[in-house]
Amino acid sequence: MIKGEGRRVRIIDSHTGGEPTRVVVTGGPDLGSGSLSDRLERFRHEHDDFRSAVVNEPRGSDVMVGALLCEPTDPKCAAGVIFFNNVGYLGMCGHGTIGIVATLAHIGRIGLGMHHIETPVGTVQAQLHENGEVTVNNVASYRSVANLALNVPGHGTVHGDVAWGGNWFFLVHEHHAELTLGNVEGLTAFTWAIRQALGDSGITGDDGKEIDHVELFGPSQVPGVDSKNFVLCPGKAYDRSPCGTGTSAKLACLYADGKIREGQIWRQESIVGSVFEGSVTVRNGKVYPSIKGSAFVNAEADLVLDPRDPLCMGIRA
Ligand code: PYC
Repeated sequence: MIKGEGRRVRIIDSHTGGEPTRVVVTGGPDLGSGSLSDRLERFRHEHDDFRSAVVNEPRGSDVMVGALLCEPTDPKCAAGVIFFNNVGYLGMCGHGTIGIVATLAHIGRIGLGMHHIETPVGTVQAQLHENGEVTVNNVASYRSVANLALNVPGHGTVHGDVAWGGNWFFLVHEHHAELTLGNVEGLTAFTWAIRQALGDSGITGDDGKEIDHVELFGPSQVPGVDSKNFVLCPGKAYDRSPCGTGTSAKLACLYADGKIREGQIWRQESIVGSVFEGSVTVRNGKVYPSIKGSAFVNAEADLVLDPRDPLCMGIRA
């Protein structure tokens, strides 16, 4: 290729507990003005090929989560962000917000302390600590259905909670699956069957939206850690981190069951062994989870979108 040809997209990659975040710093589509949820719809309907170009193969992979930096509507926010993945868009993303904060600090756009970040589902706060850890104060989270009995073809009846943590989750505590990396194929097949059964049974979040994340829980073998999880994301990849929005949904369920108090620390391990620390505060009867974790920047690059490349905009199913 002749140097200089093709559109350039400046990206910074990081991982949060093993789960990657690819932040688009410049070169993204012009989504105009309006709320972040309006701009997300414009992204979805007019620029979905850009999503696929950034996160899908051959530049990305199924596990990659993208984050488009946007001008916030509220000037008190350090940034606005729209998260996306291999199949679509996310309302909020906990590991991704930790990745955004590490990235903004890496390029000198923010320093230590508290920052506001605007997302399509509301503004979240994120605190960058001196040791590089980040605490995300998430949107209000809640359980909409407790202990739902779901018939999962090939697996029998599975009981779980439906809860919101910035995305919709089905949380399963009782199952026979072994939560180990060696069993990822089995865990993916089981959780995908649950996801399909939810869809086939017409079970949604209480806003009518699809429940597109499924979480399995089990005991952790690590001293001081309360639980281990496996989280299936919308595009059938599993979350390498303990999942910020998934841990938020879990904390909302624990609080509703009286299993944690306000301020009590809950340590959630992921399937790869990374850990988030979570707790809740309650304001005006609503439960607000906080999630603490670390992200590490591991690449800075320009993506080149060469119009002569037949797979320039990524491989899409
Ligand atoms: O950390 O909230 C999260 C998340 C959602 C999907 C992947 N990670």
